[in-house]
Amino acid sequence: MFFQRSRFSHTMSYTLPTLSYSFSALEPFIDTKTMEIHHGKHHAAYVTNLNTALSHYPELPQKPVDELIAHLDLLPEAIRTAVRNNGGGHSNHSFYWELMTPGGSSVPLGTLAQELGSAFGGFEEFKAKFEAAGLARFGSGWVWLVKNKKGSLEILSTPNQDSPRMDGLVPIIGNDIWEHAYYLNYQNRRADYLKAWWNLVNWEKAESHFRAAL
Ligand code: MN3
Repeated sequence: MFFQRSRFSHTMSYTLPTLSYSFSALEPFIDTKTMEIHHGKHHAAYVTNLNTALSHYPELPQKPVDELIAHLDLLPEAIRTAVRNNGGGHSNHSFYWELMTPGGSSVPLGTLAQELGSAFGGFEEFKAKFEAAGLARFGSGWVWLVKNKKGSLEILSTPNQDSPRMDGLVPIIGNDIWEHAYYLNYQNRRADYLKAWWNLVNWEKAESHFRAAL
């Protein structure tokens, strides 16, 4: 499907996803006010800015955002950075909301659990390495568990709103380490936020990302 040069083209724009849980559902690990601002202001702004950038090129093919950011080289240079930042922001946040759940399994499941064990030496070892990568990122960004091009699991971090998808990698889990994700509750204690976040990870969702990447 392609964008049409018509007064209806606005109907094909990207939209802010609705959360499957309430803003207060992730308390006490992520507070209600942080969720309201993070979803309703930050994520919403990425969506608006992405639509604005693309509105200048109604002839571009319409793609799911994950696919759009995987092929930034196909975009006009004039909007490539805007799509990288705001398309990345839309993709990353959509992924992040779905990866959290109140009261899910507190440990990985199935094949993913086995693979984490063999790749990192155990779940506790994996968590420690993931937290260390999140702490080591200077400034704003994300920390990820990805499936790399060799088919193995790898921990990495990205700056700003860059996504592993931009490098052809498949995200399995990802945590937002911008200050806007934790500052109201944790201030400068990013390490505490990284530790608390394990209480929220939707391991069933992570397992489904892992299976889809096989
Ligand atoms: Mn964020």
